[in-house]
Amino acid sequence: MGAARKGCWGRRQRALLCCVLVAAWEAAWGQLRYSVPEELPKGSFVGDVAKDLALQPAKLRDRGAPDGEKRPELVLAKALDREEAAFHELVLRAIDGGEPARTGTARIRVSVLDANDNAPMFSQAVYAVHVPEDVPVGSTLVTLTATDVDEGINGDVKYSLKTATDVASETFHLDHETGSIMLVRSLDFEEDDSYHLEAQAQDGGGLFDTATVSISVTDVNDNAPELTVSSACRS
Ligand SMILES: [Ca+2]
Ligand SMILES: [Ca+2]
Ligand SMILES: [Ca+2]
Ligand SMILES: [Ca+2]
Repeated sequence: MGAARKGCWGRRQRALLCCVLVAAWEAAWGQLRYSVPEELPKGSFVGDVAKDLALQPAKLRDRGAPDGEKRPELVLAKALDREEAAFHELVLRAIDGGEPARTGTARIRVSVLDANDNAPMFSQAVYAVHVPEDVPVGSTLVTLTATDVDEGINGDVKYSLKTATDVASETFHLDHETGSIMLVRSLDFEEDDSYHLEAQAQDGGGLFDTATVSISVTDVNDNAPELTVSSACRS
């Protein structure tokens, strides 16, 4: 459900959960578990603590909760950020109305579900590499790296070439999974001494980043004496 809101909220400050509870204690020790999508707005309902702890509403009484709040509900005081904290542990204290008053505690564990609220980020805006023209076909020239801090498919990065000339597309192969760029056709400095590609890293939710790849081909002496000699020997 969070994917639809991707990018609508910026990064949040530390998220806090606010628990308003003053209740009669009905022997309801234990642990409650709730799951909340990150980026759910402030004020969103998380859980009906009284119901989930099987407290009896008739015996709940106000022990000083703000604004006369008597219903022990868990609501968000701020949107949660899973990348900051994937879960929160709360300790709920309850007190009964007896004399002397008895108190008890229960633990509430809130798991934060991922939303795709982060785009992949390349480690560099520009990858500049220099390769000699005689580098063997099959060589890996450079490996692009983009990270995405989201979870699962939201953080699953795939690489692709966004713009490249036909010649460049036939000369280089970008591995969609690893980001490595492999040479698939021999280079020739005298024919083409540089290539500029635009690469894209996209996550499973459609967010992406782009980077420029600049490949400079350096000259190797094609007229090296040994080549001239061997050529002469064959002819
Ligand atoms: Ca987040
Ligand atoms: Ca996220
Ligand atoms: Ca993502
Ligand atoms: Ca040359």
